[in-house]
Amino acid sequence: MNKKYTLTEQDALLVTDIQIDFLPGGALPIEGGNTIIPVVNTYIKRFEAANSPIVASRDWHPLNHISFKAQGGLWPAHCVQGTKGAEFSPALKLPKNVRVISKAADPNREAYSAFDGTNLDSELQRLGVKRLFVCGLATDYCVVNTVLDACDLGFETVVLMDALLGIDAKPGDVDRAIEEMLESGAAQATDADFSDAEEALPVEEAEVDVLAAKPSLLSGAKKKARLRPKTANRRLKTERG
Ligand code: VGL
Ligand code: ZN
Repeated sequence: MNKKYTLTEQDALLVTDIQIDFLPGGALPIEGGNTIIPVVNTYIKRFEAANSPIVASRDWHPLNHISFKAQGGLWPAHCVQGTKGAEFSPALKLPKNVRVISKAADPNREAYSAFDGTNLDSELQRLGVKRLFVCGLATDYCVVNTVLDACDLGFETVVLMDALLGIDAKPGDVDRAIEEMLESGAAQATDADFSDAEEALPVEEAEVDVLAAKPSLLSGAKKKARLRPKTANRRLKTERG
């Protein structure tokens, strides 16, 4: 097992556009969109446990947005400001201190990237974020444009491949978007690439106490586990249920 990522406060999670209108039953539904939500929730818990900032973007259009068919655009009306369809999925477990970024609110401009016309860059700078992990919807529109901007802006950018889905209006769009992100310098990862998962789990509190008396028995992994706050372990355990 090769764990690549240990989270710190210089890492942030960006949850892209997991809104009711982009999910089955919504105005611009992405097939199977709900299936990524449990995975996204796992990432949210992991970033919360590491005190890493969590940002959620939302498509936030005025009723007369230029991207809507009635205005000659590509899409049916979706994610209209203040409507039910623009709300985050109720299945998404965003933390109370989530930072919400609203995008594409200008009626006369399409803006797929969460950086386009928002304060996301300055907000991440202010928080001291160096590395940005991106998940959500839709791979071939908002996600790819956000990831390309993040790379250009100098963030080390990691695409969370198990928590993404696209529209694929033209078959191959999603594959091309992924290729483009990787060619632009983004890395790809899945849940198994995070070091704060199972190493932290096996050592029970009592066991740690016994082992602490005989430090020579401690393996590297167990030492690491002992250093982690107990609450972080507990959270990860209940998540596995
Ligand atoms: C998006 C299509 C239309 C997106 C937004 O967030 O990926 N896709 N508007
Ligand atoms: Zn839109």
